[in-house]
Amino acid sequence: MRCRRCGDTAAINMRQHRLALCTVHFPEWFLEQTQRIIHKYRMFTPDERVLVAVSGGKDSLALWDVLLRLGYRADGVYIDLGIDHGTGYSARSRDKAAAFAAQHPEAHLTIVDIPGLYGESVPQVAQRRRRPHRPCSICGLIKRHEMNRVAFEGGYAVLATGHNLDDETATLFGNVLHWQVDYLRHQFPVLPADGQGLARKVKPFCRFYERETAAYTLIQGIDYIADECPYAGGATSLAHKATLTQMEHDVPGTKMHFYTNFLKAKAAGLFAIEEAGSELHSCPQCGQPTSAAELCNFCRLWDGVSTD
Ligand code: Q46
Ligand code: ZN
Ligand code: ZN
Repeated sequence: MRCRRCGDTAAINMRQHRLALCTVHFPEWFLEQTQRIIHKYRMFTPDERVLVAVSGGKDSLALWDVLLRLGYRADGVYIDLGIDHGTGYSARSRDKAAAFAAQHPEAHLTIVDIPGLYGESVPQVAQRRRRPHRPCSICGLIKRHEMNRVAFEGGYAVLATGHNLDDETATLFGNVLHWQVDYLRHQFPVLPADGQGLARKVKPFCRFYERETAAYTLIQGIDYIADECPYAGGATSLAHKATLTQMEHDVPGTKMHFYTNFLKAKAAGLFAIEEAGSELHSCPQCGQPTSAAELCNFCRLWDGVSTD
């Protein structure tokens, strides 16, 4: 297989694009495509400061790398959840994020130490809330809250995550199977700020297959944590990913069409967001918008926990 641009040996063949590229021209294409998506969905401009949610994994570090190479003012935030589970997961992923930041003095990495700040790690909160084996909803709540807080306090215009096409299609598949209309309404490459303290959220890698982001990190020599979080991959989401991967194998481009046609249907008005009621108010403790009666769900998590 030869590179379409120079005729050298290709490093990757993307069947769904009918495009093979070498180690020089694949990263070039990858940057062009990211820029195209940022532009197409009006994610952010070169003047705006971007906060990248960095997990230490390949997608988020690749995203940070690409945004810096494209000349954006991109900083990172790493949330240390205090997950050990015999694997040292948080400590090792934090090291990867910090090592990447150390190589890029033009960018700043904010590290949020959850156990240090709030007195408990995510597994400890989950244990106390009697969900020791399923901490993900609590973890998601904590991550969203803290990323928003750092974005707001740091004056960032936008929060960027490294979700790729495989992530987006697995989520879409699950949401469609269960007709989670509310989730479908909010699944999009860009979600506007709400004007009450929630940052704009963007997913510049939403059109890349996971193997493309993996190839990019490999070619650029980006060191990342290959292990997933020990709590990752509930049986259902793994089953959804496996089903989609089988379909993609049978018909290349299935995932891409599933996702892009969903976006087109949304643009045509499917699942249009209803006029938002203004039932949100500011949490009296942290100030973030919430629909809860008093304290927001995040602040209620820590009731009774002392950090002294
Ligand atoms: S970090 Fe947190 Fe994920 Fe681990 S505990 Fe679940 S939500 S799986 S992306
Ligand atoms: Zn080439
Ligand atoms: Zn709160």
